[in-house]
Amino acid sequence: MLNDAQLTRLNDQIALEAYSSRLYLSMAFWAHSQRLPGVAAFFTNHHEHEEEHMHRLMDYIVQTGGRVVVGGVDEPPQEFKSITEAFDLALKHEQSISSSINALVDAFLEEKDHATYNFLQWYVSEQHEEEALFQGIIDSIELIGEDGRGRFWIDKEVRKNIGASGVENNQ
Ligand code: OFO
Repeated sequence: MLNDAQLTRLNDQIALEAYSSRLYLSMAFWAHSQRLPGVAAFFTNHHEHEEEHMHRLMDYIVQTGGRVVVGGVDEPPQEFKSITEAFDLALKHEQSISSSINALVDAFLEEKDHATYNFLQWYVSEQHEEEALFQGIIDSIELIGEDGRGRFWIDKEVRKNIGASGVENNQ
């Protein structure tokens, strides 16, 4: 059973996952507005992943008999100067999520809540994969170059990363 402070921490993480979901949804519709269907499909898929991250936490809280808080979500940015800017922002965002997951893991380990510590290990691996995925895409964008026809090839390249784990891509 989770105490109130522990529940607050996990509910705060739910709020972050909800924001991640909206951020990638916003990026997807920005990409549609730029006629970049591959980038749009990638971010739509990533938005769905974030919903899954959020629900996984919700399910865990319910299993422990705790109360899930469904809060509001801040509006994410709507416009991006370039594909590079969107992916740079996505990577920075994932790095900040990794920090918050690490802080959660530290807290539950310190409290000797091994069940929650163990549950959170899935997020540790997931963050590692997501950072590698976004970094790999940023590297490809840099290699292709975003000018002229580059946007066409980048769009195709990004689509190939749908459902990929950054870890296998970077080996
Ligand atoms: Fe992008 O991993 Fe959840 O937030």
